[in-house]
Amino acid sequence: MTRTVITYGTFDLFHIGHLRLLQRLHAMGDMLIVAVSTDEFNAIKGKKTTIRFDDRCDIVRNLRCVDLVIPERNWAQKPTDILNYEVSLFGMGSDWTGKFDELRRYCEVIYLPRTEGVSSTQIKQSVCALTPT
Ligand code: C2G
Repeated sequence: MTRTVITYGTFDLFHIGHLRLLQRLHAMGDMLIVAVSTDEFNAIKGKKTTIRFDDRCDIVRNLRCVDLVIPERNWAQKPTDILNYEVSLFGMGSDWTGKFDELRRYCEVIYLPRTEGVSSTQIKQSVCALTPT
């Protein structure tokens, strides 16, 4: 039986922290599904993105370690996605530790250490610092 892994995220200003997470999750199964947050859902999350949804999806879908990209439209879709795609493992970075433990009734849940020293926010701040005022 195919061991399907799923993860969720914004993946704005795609960086090495995102890649390392996706590579590690891909290595834990046969197929990796990535649910990318839509611009509308990011507004609900209170997260302002730089790169629009379609482009964030194109970047993620073209990674060798990603097999399928689906939209993340709300907080509540995870159980349905897990059942629909017969997911064995749900994984997130450690900044989410404990937040999705209720999904253990549907599949394994794992939180992997974040890659330190990089974030979309830091990248934005670095670029702003370079821009002459
Ligand atoms: N991440 C990481 N290391 C970093 C930065 C991010 O491992 N240096 C991980 C996060 O822990 C997350 C994934 O990369 O698992 C995507 O991060 P974001 O794009 O910031 O996603 P987020 O806004 O946290 O959305 O329903 C879940 C949410 O959609 C998650």
